[in-house]
Amino acid sequence: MSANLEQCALIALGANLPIGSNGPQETLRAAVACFADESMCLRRASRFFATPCHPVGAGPDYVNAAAAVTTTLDAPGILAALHRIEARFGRQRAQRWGMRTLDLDLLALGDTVLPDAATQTRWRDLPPETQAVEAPDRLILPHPRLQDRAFVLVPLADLAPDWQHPLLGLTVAQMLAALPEADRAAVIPL
Ligand code: A4P
Ligand code: MG
Repeated sequence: MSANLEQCALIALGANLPIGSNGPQETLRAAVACFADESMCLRRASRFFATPCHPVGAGPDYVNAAAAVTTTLDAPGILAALHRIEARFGRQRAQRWGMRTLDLDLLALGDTVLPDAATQTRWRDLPPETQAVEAPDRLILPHPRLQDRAFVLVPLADLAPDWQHPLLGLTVAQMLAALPEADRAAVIPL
C-alpha cells in the first residue's frame, strides 16, 4: 500500500485584467485564499510585484506573485485544482499568452521532472519564436519557462531562493542572477 506523502509545490500567480471593480491584486489575494479549499496548505506567499507585460505591448502590466503550498495531491491533481481556481475567477482561455483575469502555473513539485528529462529539456529549449505559439498538451515540470522570467523568479526568490532546478542544477537565486539586470529591475514590489 502506498501512502501519498505531503510534498511542497511552488505556484506562480499572475493577472492583468480586473474582475468588475476588483483589480489584479485583489484577485491574487482571493486566489491564495482558495488554496485551502483545494487541499493545498499555504506555507509561504511572496510580495506582489508590478511587472511589464510579456510580450511587450500585448496588454496591461501584470501583477505577479508566488506561493509555496504543501499537499498530498499529485502533480496532475494540483494542476486540475489550479484550473478550478482559475475558473472561479472567470479565466477564459481565448488566446495563448493572452490577457487574463488569473493565471496559476505549477512551477515545481519538489524535484519532480515530468514527463521525463528529455521532454522537459525540449520544451525548455524551445526557440523564442515557437514559445508563443506552441503550448504543451501535457504537464511539464519544472515549468519550462521559469528560468527565463524575472516575473516568475523575483517573486519565487522571496520564498524559495534555495530551491534547485532538478535538471539545470541551479538555485532560484542563481537563475535570477543570470537574467539581465534590466529584467530584474523592471519587477517592482507593490
Ligand atoms: N502546462 C504544462 N505544464 C504546465 C505547468 N507546469 N503549469 C499546460 C501550468 N500549465 C502547464 O497553459 C497552456 C498549457 O500548458 C495547458 O494545457 C497546461 O496544461 P494555459 O494556462 O492554458 O495557457 P497560458 O497561461 O496562456 O499558458 P502558460 O504556459 O501558462 O503561459 P505563460 O507562458 O505562463 O504566459 N507577462 C507578465 N508580466 N506576467 C505574467 O504572468 N504570463 C503570461 C502567460 C504571458 N505574459 C506575462 C505573464
Ligand atoms: Mg497558465
